[in-house]
Amino acid sequence: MPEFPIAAIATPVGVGALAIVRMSGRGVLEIADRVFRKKGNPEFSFTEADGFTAHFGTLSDIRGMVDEVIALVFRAPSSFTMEDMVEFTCHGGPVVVRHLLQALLDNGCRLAEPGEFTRRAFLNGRIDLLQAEAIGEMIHARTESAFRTAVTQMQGSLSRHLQEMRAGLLQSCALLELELDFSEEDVEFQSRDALRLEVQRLQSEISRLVDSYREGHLLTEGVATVIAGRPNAGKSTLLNALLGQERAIVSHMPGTTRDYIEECFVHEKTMFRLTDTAGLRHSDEEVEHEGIQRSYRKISEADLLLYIIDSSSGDFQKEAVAALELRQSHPEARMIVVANKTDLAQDAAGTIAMLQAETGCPVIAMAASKGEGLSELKTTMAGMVEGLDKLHEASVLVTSLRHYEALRNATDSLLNALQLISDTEATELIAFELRSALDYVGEITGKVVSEELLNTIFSQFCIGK
Ligand SMILES: Nc1nc2c(ncn2[C@@H]2O[C@H](COP(=O)(O)OP(=O)(O)OP(=O)(O)O)[C@@H](O)[C@H]2O)c(=O)[nH]1
Ligand SMILES: [Mg+2]
Repeated sequence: MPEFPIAAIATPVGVGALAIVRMSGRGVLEIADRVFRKKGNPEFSFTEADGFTAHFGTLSDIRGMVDEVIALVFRAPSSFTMEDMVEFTCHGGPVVVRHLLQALLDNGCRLAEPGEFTRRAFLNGRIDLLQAEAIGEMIHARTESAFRTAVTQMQGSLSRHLQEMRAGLLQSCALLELELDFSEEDVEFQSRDALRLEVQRLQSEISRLVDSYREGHLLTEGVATVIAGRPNAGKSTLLNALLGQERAIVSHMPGTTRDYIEECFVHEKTMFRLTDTAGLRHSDEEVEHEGIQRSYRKISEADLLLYIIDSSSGDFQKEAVAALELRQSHPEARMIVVANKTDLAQDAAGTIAMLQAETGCPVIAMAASKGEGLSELKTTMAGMVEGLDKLHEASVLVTSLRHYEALRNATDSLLNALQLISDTEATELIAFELRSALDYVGEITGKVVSEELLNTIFSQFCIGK
């Protein structure tokens, strides 16, 4: 259905060679006619132009000519939004672009809201919700692998996968609902054994997708990497060394860092979201105490922990125990032990061997303030998430928290259904659980469920016969 015309600048603000202003919706062809004159053909009208044609001419506002532009015409439904669209390519000055946009607004367009073109593409059925989200992820991708994953998703690989699962679920749901309709006649449209097999198959498929999130979200969100350790161990020095800039304050006073500091850095094809935290110790001082609580919160959200130890302190026996405790209390996270300040240590090699034996983690010897051991640490960090950049090629992945949560809810419903399946009195409850699972999966692609369910029933059976 054609919508009220909207317009927006499609390119970044600032000076550039070219810029694009686009509009979409009912009446945009007439609006374009009011502001545009084609060179050498004053009779030209967009309403008669074919889709996918380009026209060179002048664009004017009430005060006169704004710029020479190229107008691209898209006719519904063959456009991004499936509505009539016109895109103007003009010279890329911020004032030119503003005048051009104003001319469109003066002639009947409304300024588009953020993401409104894509939202229309979704509402008009051009793409599903998942693909709309993938477009956003592709634009914001900071690494090659995040970009590749988004492109795969935009092309609909996860959508197709979910579609197939939905079809399976719909089929089982439809049969159970029929059974309920005919409950007085005591018929079974699908044997409980066949139903169990089907639900088990879907459950394990969805579980696999749920599991893929553990690695998948690292691709798009980056690896949450938390630098933790005792005060003065050299955490902020390490952050600065990894970033290659003096981002955090470094001082010989223990307890310098209070609030945590977050910065991203990309090594090879992986993005790491680095967090420098307040040093871990007992503190009665209010601000430091709050900082340490925040450190623990960050540690609990980490994918990768860099536990840093001052190997010159002589206290490293205790530190090995602390590192091990941290590792055991966060089994989900990978961990690297950094033995820092080796330039001051008595017996660096002995310390490292001991830390390795006690913690079972890779140990990197470093002098962070001198940059020694930095490249080895980076290589080890990359090794901890090895294969990540190839992940998108391997299979269908879940990379967003929204999809992950919906799928986890779906598996819960399917597990409930499996428990009920052998109970012949529980048809209604099983149907309820399957429908919940269907809704959760449908939430991801943005489908409406109940009407679809009805269509499936009627298309497969002649009820009146
Ligand atoms: N000799 C030597 N000194 C270092 C090294 N790394 C850090 N330092 C020094 O150790 C002191 C503490 O460093 P920071 O980076 O501030 O330590 P931190 O762990 O962030 O400390 P808090 O924020 O207080 O928890 C500073 O004086 C650094 O210059 C190193 O590898 N060798
Ligand atoms: Mg610090």
